[in-house]
Amino acid sequence: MVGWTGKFLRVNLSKGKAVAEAYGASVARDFLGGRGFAAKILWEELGRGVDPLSPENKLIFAAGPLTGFSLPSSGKLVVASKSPLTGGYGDGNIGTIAAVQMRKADYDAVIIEGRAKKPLVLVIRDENAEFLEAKDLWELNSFETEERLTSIYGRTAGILCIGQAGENLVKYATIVSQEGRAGGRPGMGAVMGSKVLKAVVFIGSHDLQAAYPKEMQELGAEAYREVLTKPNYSFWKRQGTMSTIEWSQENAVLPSCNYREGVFGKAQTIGGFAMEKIKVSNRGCPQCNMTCGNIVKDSDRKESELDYENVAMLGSNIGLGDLKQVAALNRVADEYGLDTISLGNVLGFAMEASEKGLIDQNIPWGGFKTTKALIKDIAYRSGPLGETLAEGVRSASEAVGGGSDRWAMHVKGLEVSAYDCHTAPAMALAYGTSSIGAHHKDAWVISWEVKAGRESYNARKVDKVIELQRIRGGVFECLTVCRLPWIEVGLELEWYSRFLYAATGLEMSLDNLNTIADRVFNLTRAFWVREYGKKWGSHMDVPPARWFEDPLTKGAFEGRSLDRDKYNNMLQMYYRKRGWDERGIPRKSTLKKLGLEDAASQLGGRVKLAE
Ligand code: PTT
Ligand code: SF4
Repeated sequence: MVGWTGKFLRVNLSKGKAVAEAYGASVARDFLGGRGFAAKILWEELGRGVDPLSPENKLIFAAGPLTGFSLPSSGKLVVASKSPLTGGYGDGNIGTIAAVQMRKADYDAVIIEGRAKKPLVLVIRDENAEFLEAKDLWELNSFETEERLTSIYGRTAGILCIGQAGENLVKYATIVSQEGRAGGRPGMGAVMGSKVLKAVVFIGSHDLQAAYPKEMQELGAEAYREVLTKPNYSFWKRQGTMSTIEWSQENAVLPSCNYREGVFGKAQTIGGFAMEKIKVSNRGCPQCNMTCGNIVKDSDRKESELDYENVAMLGSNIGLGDLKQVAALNRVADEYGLDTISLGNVLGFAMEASEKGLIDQNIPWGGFKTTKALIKDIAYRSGPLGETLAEGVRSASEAVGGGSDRWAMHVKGLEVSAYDCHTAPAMALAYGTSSIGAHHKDAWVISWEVKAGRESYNARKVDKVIELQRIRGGVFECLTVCRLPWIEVGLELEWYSRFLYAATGLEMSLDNLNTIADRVFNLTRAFWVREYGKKWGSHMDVPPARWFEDPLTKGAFEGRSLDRDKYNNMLQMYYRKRGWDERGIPRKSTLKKLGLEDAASQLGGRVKLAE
């Protein structure tokens, strides 16, 4: 096996033991890496019903066969686990030197099991693993933690850590790296906190082996040059994902005041051009020559990294139109290690609940000081409201009552990303069927949908969602490289098959890669169904009621909302094309065709499987 290291490291924190394990070539060929490895390991090794915050849950760091090679934007790592927020499969993708160093330490994945007795830092240096007491680091924020560890291990060490939110088991705590790169939206930081693991440091000394080293080097260099020639490159470097604020406003999909509206009166003051005025530098992931992290000075005079999602969720969605203040909220979210998408969602929910008199506290829309204080309460689980909101919006709506489940903006417990779907049925379907809950990563279909026509519910839209789920959620998550060179500056997909060939010697067409993507997608779905059993049904794939029942009151699409019957028809069409039954459960024949016989037999014991 070349290109892959062929090894996983299994770390048991309860026993203080780490053992390297070889895995077979067929695993590499059938699952590729990243999300593919994570889904396979979690499927095979977790029993149904494991408490996500117990020692029995496992935290996986997984790279792919391209991760770490000298080619565009290859410094990415999948962090995965059973999610404490959703109870289903959960993962995220974080840009970090840890991805590169883990591969250089000679591992494609690390499986963390058990629970440490005392706060711990795990240091993985090639074949050695050290379990070091982290008493002095516990209760530090993510920036402070990283700074301390960098002063010991140097700037080239790969560090993953949690802030106070992870320690306090906030259900949407993330894992943080490189001063604000954050990954694992569905609570991977809380899982790390439950293992009393403050940080992991990777230091590797091996060179990555490619099947065709010379070709790999030349191809990588050529691809880096190609990125620089793309017409959108210089604008991308100026604004990164931030130009999406203006785009979303123009197209009335910018979430505003807990997704009541798709336009925001102060969009211009938080958009890409406003950001450029206060930008001080660019930051990014390793191996990238189109770095997109916009660093600005916030209202607390600290540095904060702005991306579209952060600004939409902590800006327009909570009615805040001062970009420096938005940046300050984003900075504290990074410090505590809270996912900004879920956080902005939960805050918007609390503001609406306050407005409607469902909670006692006064939390005004756009109130900077109140919001900042509330974020601290959430990170520390202080007071009844902090405690309630730390559980995520699904649970908060159950606690608050008063019909708030209608405007608790989540799918399967994961809070919706920053695209309003009152007039975007395909994007609603993408949220509905994503493998981790309402995240845009698997199928960001909205830019295509806006051009293709907002009003229609049809087979073309279903096909497009599936196509994107295969490429984005499958190919990129399994190769484990950043998808932005492809989606944002236009590095053609063919490059990735060529990279894979040079790295591994395997010739894989896009069709082959799509089959792997389908295998992994069906396995994550099987994971969900195994957990939810008879409670599973097509209602699990339906977006929040607000988009069907509360029409927009502003903007070009005033009066519009989603049509429930048409959405459900489109969902059934999606199931048929996926080879699933009317409940959204894979058919036995679909699982078998993808080589998932074990999933077929395990699921068969849980729910009746259609042939
Ligand atoms: C991702 C999600 C996103 S998606 C954003 S902004 W985006 C938010 N960023 C957060 C943040 O920052 N701090 C914080 N405390 N919470 C945050 N939550 C949100 O997390 C991210 C980039 C971006 S920026 C995107 S689109 C792309 N995502 C990729 C992906 O998912 N896969 C892949 N193969 N390539 C990708 N490239 C891009 O990476 P999650 P990152 Mg991310 C400050 O983590 O869980 O996947 O959620 O990790 O290193 O910050 O890169 O407009
Ligand atoms: Fe990271 Fe942005 Fe580069 Fe992707 S394009 S690797 S998210 S810096």
